[in-house]
Amino acid sequence: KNMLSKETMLEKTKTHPCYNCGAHEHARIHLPIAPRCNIQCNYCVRKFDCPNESRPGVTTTILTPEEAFERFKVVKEKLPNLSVVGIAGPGDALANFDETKKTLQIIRDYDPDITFCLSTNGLMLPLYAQELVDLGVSHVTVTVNAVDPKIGAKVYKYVDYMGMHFIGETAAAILLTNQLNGIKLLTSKGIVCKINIVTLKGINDEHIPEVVAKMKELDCYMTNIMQLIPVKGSAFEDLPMASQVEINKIRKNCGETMKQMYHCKQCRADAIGILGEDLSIELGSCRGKCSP
Ligand code: CLF
Ligand code: SF4
Repeated sequence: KNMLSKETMLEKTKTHPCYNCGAHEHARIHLPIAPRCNIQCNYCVRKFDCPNESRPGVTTTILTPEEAFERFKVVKEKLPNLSVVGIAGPGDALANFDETKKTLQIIRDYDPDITFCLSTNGLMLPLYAQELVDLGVSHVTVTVNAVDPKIGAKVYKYVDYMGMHFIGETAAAILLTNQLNGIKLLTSKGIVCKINIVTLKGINDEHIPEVVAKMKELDCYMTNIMQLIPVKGSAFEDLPMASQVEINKIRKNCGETMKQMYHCKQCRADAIGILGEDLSIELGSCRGKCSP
């Protein structure tokens, strides 16, 4: 009953601050209801926020769907420019599907207009794509770091899927197959898809144009080529960071293939406000109290 038409989904992009840099006066709230993950990226340490979408910072406090709804109501009261509810971890939105579904359902019953956005590694997308459409989700971000399992095998330590544990190229191939099929399902139903790509020097940096070309073929809306922020304790803690200049060069080159995001702030999984501003201390989450 909450399903949106393709036109409405695209229309909502006009007030989405991530998908449209002209919508910077609009705010988003991330509701941190998704603690678990089903894969292991080599740049991630689980006690931080999922770096596929969020800057690894201090640990985000997890909310239940009911607590998330309470936070949403408080913030909506205070921020008349709030246009987007996002689920961005701190783990993977679809590895916590019951919580994601419940949160979105309660909020939709209260607010028929707010835009629903989520980010995922894409492993469970083929299973849940239709449910996301039914829930009224209009914007989905999938992190795709490689479209070649040989490269993917260097990025992912393992994939847990259907009760089994996979490693190496098999793991990367399962993840990739589900990402590609899942994204195709989403775009065919009109969901506006953004692809995050983490730039990993010496691993996928030269492969990024191929990833972007494949995403264009799947009718994605844009790609967000991001800088790796190395996390202490992760397998990639010593990987050299691509500079902002190098990243912008890759973006410019890929911009000939499809629309690029230049204004990502690599937010926290509980960020609140307009991009780059974070009102989460004032408006609800307790990050002032918990330090790593
Ligand atoms: Fe959040 Fe992501 Fe939706 Fe935006 S963030 S789930 S698409 S509402 Fe935006 Fe933040 Fe960059 Fe993400 S600036 S990290 S791209
Ligand atoms: Fe970490 Fe996110 Fe990768 Fe999961 S998908 S391992 S939370 S970076």
